[in-house]
Amino acid sequence: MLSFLWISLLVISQTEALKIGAFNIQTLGRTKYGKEEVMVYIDLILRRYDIVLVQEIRDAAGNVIPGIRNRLASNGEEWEVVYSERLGRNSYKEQYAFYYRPDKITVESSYQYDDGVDDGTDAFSREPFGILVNSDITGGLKKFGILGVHIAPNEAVEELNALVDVFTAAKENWGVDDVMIMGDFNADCTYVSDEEKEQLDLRTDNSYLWLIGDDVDTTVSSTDCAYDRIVLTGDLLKAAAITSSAQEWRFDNVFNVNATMTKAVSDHYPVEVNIASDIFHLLPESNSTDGNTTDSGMSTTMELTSVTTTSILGSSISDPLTSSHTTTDRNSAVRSTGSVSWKLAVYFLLSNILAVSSL
Ligand SMILES: [Ca+2]
Ligand SMILES: [Ca+2]
Repeated sequence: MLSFLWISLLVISQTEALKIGAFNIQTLGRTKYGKEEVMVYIDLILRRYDIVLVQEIRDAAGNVIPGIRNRLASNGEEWEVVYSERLGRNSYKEQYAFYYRPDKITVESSYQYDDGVDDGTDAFSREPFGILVNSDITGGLKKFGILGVHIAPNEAVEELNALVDVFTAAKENWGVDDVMIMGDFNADCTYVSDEEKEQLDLRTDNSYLWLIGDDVDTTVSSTDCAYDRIVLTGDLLKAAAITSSAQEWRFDNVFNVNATMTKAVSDHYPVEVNIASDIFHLLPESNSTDGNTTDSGMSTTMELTSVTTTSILGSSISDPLTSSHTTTDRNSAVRSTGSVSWKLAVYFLLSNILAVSSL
C-alpha cells in the first residue's frame, strides 16, 4: 500500500525535463544516408529526443554524422553533435554520436574509455564513449554523465561485466556519481542466457538500476529480445529518472509504416527514458532540521503546487507520439524511490491534494 502510494505520488509530481534515447541505426553509412525516404523517418525519430545516442555509424568518409546534424537543424531547431572516433579491432569500424539540443543542455566534455591495445585481450570491440551533461532544467541533478555502448554480441557477457570498470573510470574522469549507460547491449536471447543475465556484475550490484526489463522486445523483427538497455547509477540520477517512462519506442506503429520500411530504418527500436525537472527542488528544504523550515517549507509547497498542476494538465494532453506500451521494471521503480524520506512523502501528498483541488 505504501509503495503504491509512493509510486502514485511520484507519477503525479514529476515533470519531464529531458527525454533521452539510444538508437542502434543498423549500418548507418553512405547507402542508408542516401535514401531520402528512409532518412525522413530517422530525422523524425531523432527529433523526438533532447539527447540521443546513435550507434552503428559506419562511414569512413565522415559525412554522415555532420550531415544528420544539418538535417536535424534544417527546420530551425538547434542541434549539436559530439561523436567518437571510428572504433573496432579490425577493418570493421563503428562510431557513436550524441545528438543534442543545446538550448536544453550543454556538453562539458566527452569521454572515451581506453581499454589498451586492440590485441584481443582488451575488453571491448567498441569502447564505450560518453558525454558529461550540464543542465539547469533537471532540478537538483545539474550534472550527469551519459555513456553509450554497442556490445559485441559474441562477447556480450564479458563486455557487459567490463562495464563496471567503465562506470568507475568515467565517474572519476568526470567527477560525478550520477552516470547512465545505454545502447545495444545484446543482453538477451542467444547472446546472454537468463542465468547469465542474473549473474552479470551490473545486475548483482544493486547500486545499478536497470530500466528496460528482460521482457521488453527491442527488435523490429519477429524475434523477441531485450537487446537495448539503459542502466543508471548515482542516487540523484536514479531518483530523477522517471522509471515509468522507460520503454522501447515503436516508431513503426506511430508512423504506421510497413515492415519493409521499418527494416530499412533499423533492426532495432530506440529505447528511452525521461529525466524529471521538479522533484529535487524540494530536497534541501524538506531535509532541513534548522529553525527556518517553516518559511522555506511554505514557499516550497507553493512551488510544488504550481509544478504539479502543470504536470497533471500536461498528462491530459499527452504527446501523441508516445507509445502506450510501457515496459518499466516495476521492482526497479520501487527500489529507486526507497531512499527518499517520509517527510518528503507528506509534502508530496499534501501538495498533490492541493493541486488536484485547485483544478
Ligand atoms: Ca578494444
Ligand atoms: Ca521483435
